[in-house]
Amino acid sequence: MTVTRGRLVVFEGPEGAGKTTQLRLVCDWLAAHQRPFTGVREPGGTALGNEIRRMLLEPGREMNARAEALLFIASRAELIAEVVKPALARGELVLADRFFLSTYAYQVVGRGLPFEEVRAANKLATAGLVPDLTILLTVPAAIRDARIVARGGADRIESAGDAFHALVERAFNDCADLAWQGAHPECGPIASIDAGGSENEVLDRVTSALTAKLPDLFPAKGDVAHV
Ligand code: T5A
Repeated sequence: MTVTRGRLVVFEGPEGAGKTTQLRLVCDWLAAHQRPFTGVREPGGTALGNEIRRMLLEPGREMNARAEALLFIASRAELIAEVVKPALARGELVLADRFFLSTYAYQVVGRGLPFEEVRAANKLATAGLVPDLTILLTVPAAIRDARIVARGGADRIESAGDAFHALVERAFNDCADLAWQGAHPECGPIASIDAGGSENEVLDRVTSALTAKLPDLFPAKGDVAHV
């Protein structure tokens, strides 16, 4: 008997791009259409991961960049072993709010850590698991800043300063390039989406990308019910 492995779809981008909002809207649609899925977020999603999340995001906590990277990766290791791999083994679709691309953008490019060493640590954590698709939400910093101000509150990483966040933004922009993706097979295929406009305008672009890349899971308008 052939067992079909589930699929891992990741939502990525800088703070305020709208990842959590879009992921929630896609989950709402899946739930309304009785399609099994598991939604997770990083860091967190397990008892250990939630403790690590608190440490990582607590404003004012001092932390070495290497310790920071390893904590994000430790949270990922726990999430994958406890939640993601079992869900994929059940054949489910797993939707993740951030994954290794964030570690690349924030810790490798933003903090300046050596890529090969971080990639090796991530491989240990993920046992080589690669996303089937990453939805990368991009929107100009001014729009993201306005959304973050409207949302309120700033965690330790959000408070890291303009120079750090400019590096992170550039790293995410570089990922949209096919040559970059070819050189980073651990990240899997990436669909870059313009996240400007209303939630529903962005959702239309997100669902078009999901339909184009994963048509068996997200049928086109007119086939079955569309998002
Ligand atoms: N991190 C994470 C690392 O440094 N390394 C890693 O390896 C990993 C995994 C996590 C932090 O950890 C860092 C990155 C992060 O700094 P988090 O709180 O889990 O922190 O995640 P954030 O990305 O910071 O969450 P944000 O809320 O800032 O960003 P989202 O999820 O992109 O944005 P969202 O959807 O919550 O929307 C933000 C606000 O904008 C509004 C929403 O209602 C909300 O108020 N909004 C819109 N407004 C107008 N038009 C739209 N289209 C909108 N979409 C959303």
